[in-house]
Amino acid sequence: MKIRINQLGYTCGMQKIAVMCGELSETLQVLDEKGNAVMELPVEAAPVEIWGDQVVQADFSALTAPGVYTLRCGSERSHPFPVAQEPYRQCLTALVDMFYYQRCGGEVDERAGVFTHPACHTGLARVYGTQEYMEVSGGWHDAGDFGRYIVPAAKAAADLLLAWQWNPGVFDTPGLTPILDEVRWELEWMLKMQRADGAVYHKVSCARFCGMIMPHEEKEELIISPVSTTATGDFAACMAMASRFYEKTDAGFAARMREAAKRAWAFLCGTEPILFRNPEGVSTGGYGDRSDEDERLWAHVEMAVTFGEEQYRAAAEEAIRQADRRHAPLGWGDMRGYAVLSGLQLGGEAAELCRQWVLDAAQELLGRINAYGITMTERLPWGSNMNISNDGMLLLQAWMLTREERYRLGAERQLHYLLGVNPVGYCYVSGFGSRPMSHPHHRPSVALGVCQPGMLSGGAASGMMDACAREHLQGQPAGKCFIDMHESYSTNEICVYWNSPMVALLAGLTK
Ligand code: 9MR
Ligand code: 9MR
Ligand code: ZN
Repeated sequence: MKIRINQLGYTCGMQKIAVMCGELSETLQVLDEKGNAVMELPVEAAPVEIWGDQVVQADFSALTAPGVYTLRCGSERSHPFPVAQEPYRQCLTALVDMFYYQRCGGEVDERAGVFTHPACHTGLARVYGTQEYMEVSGGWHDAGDFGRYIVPAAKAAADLLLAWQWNPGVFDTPGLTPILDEVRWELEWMLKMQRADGAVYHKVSCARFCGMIMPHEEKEELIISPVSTTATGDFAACMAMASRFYEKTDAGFAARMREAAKRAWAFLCGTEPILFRNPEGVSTGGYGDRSDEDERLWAHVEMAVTFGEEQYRAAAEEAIRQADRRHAPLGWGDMRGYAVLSGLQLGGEAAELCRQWVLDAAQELLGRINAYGITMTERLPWGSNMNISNDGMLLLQAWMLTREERYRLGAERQLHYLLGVNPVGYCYVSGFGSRPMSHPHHRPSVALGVCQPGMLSGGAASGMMDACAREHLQGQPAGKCFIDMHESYSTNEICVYWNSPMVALLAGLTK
């Protein structure tokens, strides 16, 4: 199958571009379910070299009638795919359900099918280096491991809140956990991770990663790692932001978050950077960072938007002016993008700077789009599918600001890549498409021998950062550095903060 399409299909009006290589001819045929050619289109002539292949793109946007089709060109064929009104609805539901399956500290009931399990990680956790114990149950397991880390938690929560902000209606699906309830599960846990002086502990996990077992089977001691200013800044920002979303439905909860945000912000402003490194004896996810400037920036902006008070506004305006405004990343390491998106609500000169910032960053992304529709070619980082979803979010925001089609088309291409228009020919979401990723580095899936649906794989990573990747992928071009084996945690793990930007992207595109 060397004709790559979105395996979940397309809406009737969407632009449709297949990326093809192999033994092709000059015309592309669209076959209906019976195999009859219903359309014939010329194929763009000049091939482009990318990731070891000569590829051509074929635009078959003229196909708008609902149905199930296959593309044929020379001796190559695509997977069958639908053209429909709402081809992504079930996928979005599954991507959101994933957060429920990742819940820690509460029973995960029969809604999770075979992934049902009793409450896990309910014991008290010990503060590193002390004999002090704290109750910090709750939240979501980060990924294929069972750690709970503040920095990526803030990203995941912020993405889901943005998804709801962009398209609340899409989450009204019957049977779906209301998304604000799901996010609250995480926020309530985050609140427990704050120290009396306002600082926020970086993470809670066992000392080491456990084997491939179910979460309730991990019984080692839970350790709360030291505070950091990256965690504290993200916490202040996330709490201030989230409080706006719960104000109408639960004023008490919103007030608790506002108070926590104020205390975290005060701590942050009174202290030099405290950058996190795993303390001796702890080897779970580090989420270390070289700088806390972007977390501070995000905190200032959210505080200013939520409270509007002069001290917060002044800090936000100054930080925006000082910031490097060439990119607007939405990663856990660099949170500048979240500051920009919320900064749009500040009004005045600050909002204008943020608007320009979004548009410049989006323009820069469009300039880098390659034949497969994504902005990274030479090197793909660990979790590249997160960067791709993030790019989609930013392009969507640019589209929402301007309604210029090119931004929306750019955002759509990020989605198409994730769902099949990629050089490995996988749908990167488990349980969906003709060839879904099916063997993620995810402890419950490995323990049960069944893959939970609705999880976005980290995807191609060119750094050869685990033994399985080194064994199977050495020498491959960047886009092909992916292997659907659970041993390859650097290419095929799953994460809450990889699902979350995809939820936001799909929600925004479904508008
Ligand atoms: O399972 C762990 C995964 O969640 C992490 O992303 C990854 C990188 O920190 O580490 C995995 O754990 C592996 C450990 O680092 C080395 N020994 C094998 C572990 C599981 O396969
Ligand atoms: O997503 C993280 C990636 O950006 C880093 O390069 C990598 C190595 O530090 O760690 C990833 O995060 C893992 C975390 O450390 C533990 N839980 C699973 C995460 C995804 O692999
Ligand atoms: Zn747990």
